[in-house]
Amino acid sequence: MGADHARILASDVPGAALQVICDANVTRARELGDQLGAAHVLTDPLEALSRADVDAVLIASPDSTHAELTIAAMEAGKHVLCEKPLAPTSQESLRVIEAETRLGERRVHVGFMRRFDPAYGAMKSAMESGGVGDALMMHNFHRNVTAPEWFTGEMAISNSAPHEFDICRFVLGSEYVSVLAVQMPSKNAIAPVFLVLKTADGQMVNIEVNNNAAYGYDVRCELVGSSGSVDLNAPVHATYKASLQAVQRFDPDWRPRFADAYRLQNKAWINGIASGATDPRLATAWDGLCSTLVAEAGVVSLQTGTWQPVSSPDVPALYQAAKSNSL
Ligand code: ISE
Repeated sequence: MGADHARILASDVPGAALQVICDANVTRARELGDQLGAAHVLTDPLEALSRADVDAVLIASPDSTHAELTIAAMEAGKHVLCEKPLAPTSQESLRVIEAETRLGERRVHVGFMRRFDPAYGAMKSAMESGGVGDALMMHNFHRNVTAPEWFTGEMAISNSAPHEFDICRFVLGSEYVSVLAVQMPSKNAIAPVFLVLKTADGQMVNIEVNNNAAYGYDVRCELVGSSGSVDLNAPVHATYKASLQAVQRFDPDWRPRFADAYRLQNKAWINGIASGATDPRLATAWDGLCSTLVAEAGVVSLQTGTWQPVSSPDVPALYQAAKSNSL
């Protein structure tokens, strides 16, 4: 994902100059740096993010390092776009929020790029214009081709489902109050996980996370309102016809499916830094905390088989404006 972000910043975002590629694997970093014309290639993230010739840092390292690197970058005076999740635990997310609050200005955004996907955008507009009546529920499918060996049922909730936690909260404009998570019995390393959530406005959200779906990357969503519904369409560029069949292809993973969303998100991030006017769709550290709080409650629910309350702390002043814009 880091390489994809670097490519977007180098080729698709006119206001950005790719200064540094930083990766623990120096060979990989050098290859990418040469390919994209990065000014420097480094292996030490702390050295990279404290450089004077760097204004902004995009973090796409393993989840467990997100909070520490985000705080270090912020304290070095940089703007940050951190891949989701902001942190695997709410405690670490809160540490980021405390550091940002100490700074007194919003410097951190979280890579919930689905907010920039044109199809989810159409869904949100339909809801806000009243075209489907009152929002009642959202049905979601999140299917990956295959999960890495180290992926667990808990990670389906803390690493995959946060996309749905965030986008449904963004579309509905409501906070979650409770969650139930169930894992299907299976001999496979990671079996599908099924989640049901209730919002403070009484809406229901369900999510199937199936990370070993085998056939393709398939994200679906239907928003059901009191007088209509909206289906999310994945971009379809061609239909292949042969042997008495018409076939459409699935993408192998999320990067081609959400290519537009990543590009638009990264452009909005850089343009916001340059102009000082932040795109209200960009997820804040507070949005990151909210999705981690749901994930934590979801993991407890998976372990206990019971509905779990989702805590929703009061929104600090620093995030009030962002909340009213994005929620
Ligand atoms: C991955 O980190 C993503 O962000 C993908 O969008 C998601 O489909 C996948 O399950 C995650 O592991």
